[in-house]
Amino acid sequence: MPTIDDPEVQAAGALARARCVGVLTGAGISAESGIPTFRQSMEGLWATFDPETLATPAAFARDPALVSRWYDERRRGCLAAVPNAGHRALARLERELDARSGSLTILTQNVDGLHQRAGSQRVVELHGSITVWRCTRTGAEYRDLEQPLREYPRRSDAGGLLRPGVVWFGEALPPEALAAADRLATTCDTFLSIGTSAAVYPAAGFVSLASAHGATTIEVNRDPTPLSTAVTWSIRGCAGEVLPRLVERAFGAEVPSSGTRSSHGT
Ligand code: BJW
Repeated sequence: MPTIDDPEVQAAGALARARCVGVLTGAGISAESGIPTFRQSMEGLWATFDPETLATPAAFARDPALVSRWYDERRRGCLAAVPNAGHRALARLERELDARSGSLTILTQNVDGLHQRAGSQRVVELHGSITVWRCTRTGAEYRDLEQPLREYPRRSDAGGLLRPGVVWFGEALPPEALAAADRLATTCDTFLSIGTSAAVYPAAGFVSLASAHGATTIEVNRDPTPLSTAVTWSIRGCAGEVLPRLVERAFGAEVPSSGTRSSHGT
């Protein structure tokens, strides 16, 4: 039986009172959709590669075929995946806050598009998207590329190399995404960090920025992170289990309505 000082009870109370909620998500929220987290080693051919060394402009310049193949395999995994209970709980939380003249915005480090497919409307992609590739010569975007790519590296119509539309180490985040994140962290009353190791900046810094501006901060993670002792409430568990419980505790069981999106992730 949960007690009053249980972090889940406290976090649900904060969500029930919240008016402006910011959420930072990382790879952990998509783990239950079958997408490997960034720092979890991949299987087969990729087991011997360190993701941190592949996610760089230098790696692409050195071996564009290898890096393109890695991203294409991951792109196809993301397209085949479906949102899980954690993504759907955040989409519901946004609807509940909207209905009370509040708001919720997700800042995601994920490149998989699963929040949008779960029905979340306000999503800021801090690290880009793995499904949108662009020509390194002309900047032209390619959104519906064949699966798998017909060649590695794939060339554009202009003959330039296509690269995934993600943000690599050493590259700047999209300026409009950074500005939106900054605005949110400095104005929200409640800020959640979900399924991120909080190892990569500037994203990891938004939690302390929100805290410095007076927000209640809540972490949901399967494992401890550098944020666990700094946030107001730290909840240890899987996002797909904890988030539905939190939202139900804050707002009750969801009443299905004809306007409610499918809860099965399609
Ligand atoms: C679960 C779970 C379940 C599992 N439920 N939980 C300040 C200090 C030090 C360094 C820097 C600094 N500022 C900038 C830097 C440098 C660098 C950086 O941060 N380096 C660090 C490694 C130290 N940052 C950058 O280079 C950034 N650019 C920049 O700052 O530019 C400045 C600039 C300005 C002007 C001009 C030019 C430059 C860019 C960072 C880009 C990061 N990109 C990547 C790759 C994206 C594409 C791809 O996917 O391949 O983004 S790296 C990778 O890490 C990816 C992720 O989005 C990101 C974060 O990872 P995440 O999501 O936290 O995943 P994991 O795997 O680490 O953690 C998963 C967590 O989930 C774990 O905790 C599990 O326990 C948990 N979990 N199952 C709940 N079911």
